[in-house]
Amino acid sequence: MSADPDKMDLPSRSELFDFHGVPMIHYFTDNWENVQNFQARPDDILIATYPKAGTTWVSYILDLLYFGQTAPERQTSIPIYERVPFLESIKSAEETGVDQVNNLPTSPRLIKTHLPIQFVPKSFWEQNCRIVYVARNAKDNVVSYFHFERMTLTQPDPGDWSSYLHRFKEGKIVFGPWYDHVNGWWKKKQTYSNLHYMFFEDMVEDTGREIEKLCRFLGLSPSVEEKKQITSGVQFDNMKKNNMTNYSTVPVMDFKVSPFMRKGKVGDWKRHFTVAQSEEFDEDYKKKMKDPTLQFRTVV
Ligand code: PPS
Repeated sequence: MSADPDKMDLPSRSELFDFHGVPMIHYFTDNWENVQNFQARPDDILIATYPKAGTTWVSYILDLLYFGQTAPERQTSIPIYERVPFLESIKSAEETGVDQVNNLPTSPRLIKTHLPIQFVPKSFWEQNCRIVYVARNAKDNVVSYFHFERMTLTQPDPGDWSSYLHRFKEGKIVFGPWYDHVNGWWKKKQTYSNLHYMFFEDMVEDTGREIEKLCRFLGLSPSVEEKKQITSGVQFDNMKKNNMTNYSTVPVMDFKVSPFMRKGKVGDWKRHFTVAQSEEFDEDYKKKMKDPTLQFRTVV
């Protein structure tokens, strides 16, 4: 422990280790048996993403669609990460993500996960739960993840941008390779019809249209007025101002380093990648992303 009183309470950064072939940190593996044995209910809705692909955005949309009218007080009193608990996380020694989900009073329960497809608890499949997967183009995803690791003091130290980019390509970051994640879930969609696969870029392009599609998938028919309200409430600037959606209540995040609601754009990668980095990335990308049916946009 540090003898410097200013540093005494700083959380320590986690070490990555190999967990069944995927780089992970103990925050997401120490409750593994309970995660794997999690009992899903048929009306549970799982929101699955690779980290930084738009989880919070879609979580907030779903929460508003289900509970915006019936329980408006949630919107001003409960942070989004409590309304939509993170299944595999360990919030504290006393409370895990699994406990949080099990204590949810709502129906349906909205549940967040970053697990790659092979780690998803089997009861979600057995119960034929609806799943919303959000994917984001690799270049913006890695930029967002880099800044997130800089500001989240319990994540592994990201190091400098160019070494982080190298590790991303190698898949040596928490939850493993982006490439395997987006492809694994995409493949699952071919055989599991209760999976709605969305793209961050489509949401930026036309949030209202994507909410319409979500509603069709979920069998919801909100009024025109309600849809208008939701579309406006979930715009980046509104979520950034909203203390219940901007993560400002999380002590291990240092917003002086970078805010959680950082840019919310498609194409911010251009301010980070050099031309050489972009070309090398594209070369490597082509080798890893062989399925022509899965296409991402890096500009909109
Ligand atoms: S986490 O930690 O994995 O749950 O993060 P996640 O919510 O998946 O991703 C955070 C990024 O999503 C952006 N975001 C949005 N962009 C546009 N509009 C809205 N409403 C919105 N809400 C969240 C957020 O800003 C992070 O992306 P970057 O590129 O870092 O800004």
